[in-house]
Amino acid sequence: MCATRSVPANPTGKKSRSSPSVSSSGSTAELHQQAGAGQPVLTTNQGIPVSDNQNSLRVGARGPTLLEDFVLREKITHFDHERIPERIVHARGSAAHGYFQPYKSLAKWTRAAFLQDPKKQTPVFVRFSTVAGERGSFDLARDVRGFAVKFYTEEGNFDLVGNNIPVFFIQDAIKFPDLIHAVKPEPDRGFPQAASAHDTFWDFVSLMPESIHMVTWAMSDRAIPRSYRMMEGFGVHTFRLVNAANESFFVKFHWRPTIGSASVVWDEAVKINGADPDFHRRDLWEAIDKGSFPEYELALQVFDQATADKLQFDVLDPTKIIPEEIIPLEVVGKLVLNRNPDNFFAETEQVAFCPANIVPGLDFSNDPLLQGRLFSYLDTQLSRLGGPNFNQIPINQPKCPMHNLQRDGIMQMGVPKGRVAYEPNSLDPQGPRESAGGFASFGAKESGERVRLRPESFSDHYSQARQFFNSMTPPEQNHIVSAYAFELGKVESVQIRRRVLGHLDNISADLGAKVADLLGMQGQADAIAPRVTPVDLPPSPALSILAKAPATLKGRKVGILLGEGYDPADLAAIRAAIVKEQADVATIAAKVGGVPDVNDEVLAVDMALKAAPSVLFDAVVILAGPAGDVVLSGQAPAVEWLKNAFVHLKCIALLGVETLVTKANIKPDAGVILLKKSGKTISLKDFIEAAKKGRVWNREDNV
Ligand code: HDE
Repeated sequence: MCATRSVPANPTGKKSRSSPSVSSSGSTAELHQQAGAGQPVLTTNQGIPVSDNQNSLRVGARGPTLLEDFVLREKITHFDHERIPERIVHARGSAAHGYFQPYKSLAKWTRAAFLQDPKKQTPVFVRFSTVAGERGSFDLARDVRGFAVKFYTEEGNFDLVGNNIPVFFIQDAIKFPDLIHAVKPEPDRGFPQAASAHDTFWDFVSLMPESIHMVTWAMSDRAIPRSYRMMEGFGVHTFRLVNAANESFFVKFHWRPTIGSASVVWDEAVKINGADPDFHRRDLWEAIDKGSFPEYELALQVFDQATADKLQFDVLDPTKIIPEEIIPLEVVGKLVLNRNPDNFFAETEQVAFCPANIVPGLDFSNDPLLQGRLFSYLDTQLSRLGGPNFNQIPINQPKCPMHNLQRDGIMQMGVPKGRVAYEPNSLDPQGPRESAGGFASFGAKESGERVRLRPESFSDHYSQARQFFNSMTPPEQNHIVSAYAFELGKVESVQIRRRVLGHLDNISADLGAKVADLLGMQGQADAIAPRVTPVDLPPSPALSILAKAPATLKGRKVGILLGEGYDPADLAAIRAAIVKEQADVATIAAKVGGVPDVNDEVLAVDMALKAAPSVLFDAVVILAGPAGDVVLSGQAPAVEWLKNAFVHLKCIALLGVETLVTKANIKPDAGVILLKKSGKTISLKDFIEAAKKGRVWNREDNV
């Protein structure tokens, strides 16, 4: 049998060398230039040029492979070790580079150098994540989202490692492993993935009344965001700011997306997870790629000890908010994400956030959850990133000078010079020394017995959950009811369901009754005696996403389905109107190659109908001629496309598609716009106005 060498297509057109042909005069430099114009020679990790990257070394073409083949062994060995352990929580994430810029000097509150000058931009790396799912899980799980920001300040890295929900499930770090074990796939069966809808989660939270406030947020639309670009972020804990005069203030951190917050509806979330499991990752990547940079404003709630003492809830309790109506938010700066990572693994996967990374002018509070976090992150990173030198990985390195006397350790990349690796020393007068301006902890006075005790001031578990529920608009309340019913509907144990219903009754009789009704469990709630009788707090409209949603199409995506005989002039006009609103357009047709337009011309579209269900868009348009209308109405994916857009409460603009509308059973309402043409002009005002309002919420009762 004749031996053939498989050589890949060479884009340079030059014939690949089949064996190294080092000329007698051949220097390494020459060798490294032989691959082709502008192409470097492929080498091993030792820099040895590789002559054949297609075939391993064998004795004869069909003979045994030789152990001697170091090219094969090195390549496979490296591959075998390509994965590092995923994060125990927040394993699935997406990240971007950008900058933070304050609007004004915050010197009155903090001496943090990056917050002094409105002209100063501080580089940041931001990672968004889901919490429960594994690294390869889908984006639209019902879950809390991580919102972690690494500020590379000139005084070192400050990590604001927050979430998109301002409270947390537990009050003490010692409960975190229990919480996470309860929500993760059950240990015997290994399911469900990325889902809280199972017995162990609800068992745990039903026995931990402190969690019910956060659980109610997690059942709200906040847990199924439309995009990482359209969600708020929160530092959750109370932190401290310390100014140059060593005065300390408490602070809560908030991030506000400038294009407003938005969520999907649950049925969409379920369908998006099938249609595009990377929906959020893709959305963030594409937005930045197109130059539509995500932006968030930083807002602070700053208050002193006297104010903290007067508040109804303990500011050290991470299961509580301070309503904006009580301490207003002061907007102090802007975060802009303007660059995608160059390499997902090197940056997004290897980045290590840590709440203990803090700079002079900032400090911690005694929140017992925060205190536990100060330990956990570095500890987990030691094993996840393989040792104590992970701060040398480029994404984790500070961008300011860094000098100390720490040495050695696995994966030490630096080559520290000199004989001195200790301090004080007299042998290296140029070596690093401590400085008076360095980080100094605020000298808060502490005293007391050593106890394992939860403060009484942490024990009202229901009042703020009630306030949250009562602050929602009717559609948002309905979604919370449905989410509770869905999740509890998946819980097998009746006693767990009864316990949760008992908590819901304590939040709101209305919420408890509606969920019980949907479960067919009226009158079966356990009676749960609250430790502190809940009170009716005034509603906080700021807690509702819908109540403060801006009328905008900015950053949204409109899908335009084209049927045979559509008029390209209409398409151009609609596209222009949408683009003017700073939204994106995707054209769709049964075939990605396109459909004939009214002039019988066929232009390729962006997506094929089967690959572009309407769940991927914020608003939809259908354009077709009479023949196209008939064809589309005979195609199940097209009927489904329109039907789903309607059921998901989207704004729909239609031109020339009467048969399809009848087939999809669409009832006209304020969000169904029948586009009108007079001559060549098409009126788009109504559509744009309706689409800017977002979803047609009053359609929900009818679908
Ligand atoms: Fe985390 N958390 N957490 N967490 N957390 C981690 O650190 C932990 C908590 C948050 O994109 C881990 O490097 C404990 C609250 C985000 O890389 C780990 C407690 C908030 C991220 C860890 C909490 C967060 C993490 C896993 C209770 C919002 C992802 C991998 C005391 C304020 C950061 C890692 C990224 C990641 C521990 C509670 C946010 C295990 C012990 C509250 C956004 O160290």
